[in-house]
Amino acid sequence: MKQTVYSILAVTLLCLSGTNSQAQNKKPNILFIAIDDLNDWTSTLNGNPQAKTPNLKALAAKGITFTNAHCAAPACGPSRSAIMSGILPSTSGNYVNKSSLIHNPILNNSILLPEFFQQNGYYVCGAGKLFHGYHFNEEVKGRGFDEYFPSKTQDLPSFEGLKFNSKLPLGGWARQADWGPCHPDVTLDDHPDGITANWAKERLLEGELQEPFFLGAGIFQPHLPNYAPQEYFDRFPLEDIELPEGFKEDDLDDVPAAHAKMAHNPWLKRIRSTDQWKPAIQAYLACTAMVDDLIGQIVGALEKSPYADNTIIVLWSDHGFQLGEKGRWGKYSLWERATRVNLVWVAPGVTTRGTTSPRPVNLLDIYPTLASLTGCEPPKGQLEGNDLTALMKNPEADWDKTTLTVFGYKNYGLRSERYRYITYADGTEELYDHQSDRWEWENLADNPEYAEVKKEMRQELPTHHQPKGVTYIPPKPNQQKAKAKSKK
Ligand SMILES: [Ca+2]
Ligand SMILES: [Ca+2]
Repeated sequence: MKQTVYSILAVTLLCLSGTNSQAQNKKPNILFIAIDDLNDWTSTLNGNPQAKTPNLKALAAKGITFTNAHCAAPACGPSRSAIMSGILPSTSGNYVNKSSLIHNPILNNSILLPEFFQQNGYYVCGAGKLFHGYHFNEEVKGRGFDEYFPSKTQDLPSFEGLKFNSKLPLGGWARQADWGPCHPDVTLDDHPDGITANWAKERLLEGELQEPFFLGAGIFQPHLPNYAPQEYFDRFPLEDIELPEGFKEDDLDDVPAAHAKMAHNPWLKRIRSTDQWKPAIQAYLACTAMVDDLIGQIVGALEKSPYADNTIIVLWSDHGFQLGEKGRWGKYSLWERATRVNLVWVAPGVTTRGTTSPRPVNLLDIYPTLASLTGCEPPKGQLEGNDLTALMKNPEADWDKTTLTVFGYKNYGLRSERYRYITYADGTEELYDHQSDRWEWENLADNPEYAEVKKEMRQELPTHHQPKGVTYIPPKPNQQKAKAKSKK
């Protein structure tokens, strides 16, 4: 009898210890939320008090926000290629939006983030804009994904059939230069981003996902054209809209001419001449508020799901956006408003609720950090970013790193905790001190007092810019102008 009790006890203990080690070995799931063109006007980054993002703030309260996070490139395509491969644009040669990822030999031979998790036994699924379109076509068919919505040959739910009240504020001058409320019949559930979010919510709430899983949801707004249901426009009455605090009429007077060659952008001029500046800001704010609601819905679904306690959340925006600052309406520049991004992490057992880190980090760091958090061995010799787990555990930990944004051949923007250094292909420079100049109004590059700062920052730049086997021909400025003209 005694023996039987002991055997039962032993078996029970064995089972318990088995369950324990199983729980310990259980890899965490990943909820990967991408937002397109969302700049630092969000309430978590305090870029502009007009933006309302309570759900993003609530998410930040659950984990850590990196307040000095920047993109690897200030354009959708190269930024996302860098995130998904862990490789800098200056290493891969993938500098511009139209370069296809698989036609770049370096990126094509890399293990992309979804493939990495698939190879490590994860079920990999996603919806919406995670790559820049070209990953979901007949040729690539969503390489690395077990499941994609709407399909492996289409990443964004169709805009077709949505009756937008499209007035083309700039008279059809450029396809994307449009904003305004959707037709009154269109609800959030009909909006492409609502459809993407609903797919993610359903997959989480069904509770039937094979674990561990990687689930990606890519939200397209507030990328232009800025369409959202009327209720979101109502939250930002036009008469209350303020022009950006960071705008200064003569701001470009001390900036080298090279910036214009790199990022020629006449949109703000057009917007101002047609008296559309405030309506355009209103639309960006409306779409940001809509995106914020969707973030709340997706995170809320995770919390109600069986996966809540064992899922890492990472939310990122692919680059920033200038709403008039430095005379520009757009991305495609190396200034703070275009490079600074939202980067929020919730990692159970690693991050502490409601923390922020001011250390300079990059979207390139997502891949190595996810590998580290999940205990998966990263691909050898591929990743150029940093593992952020030390900062997650101690947001003020020593960190001797700077962070780099690449835009086109030999144009670099480098951010330390205090300074931004920019150098263009022709060798001209800018330097800003964020301790005293958050809007980057005063270019200190020619001030001899900062020679040492510049020298140190220059040493952090890539030394090769023309990858082997990759041909990159920088577009000539007059070709770009001709292209812009033909679109008018
Ligand atoms: Ca983008
Ligand atoms: Ca200036």
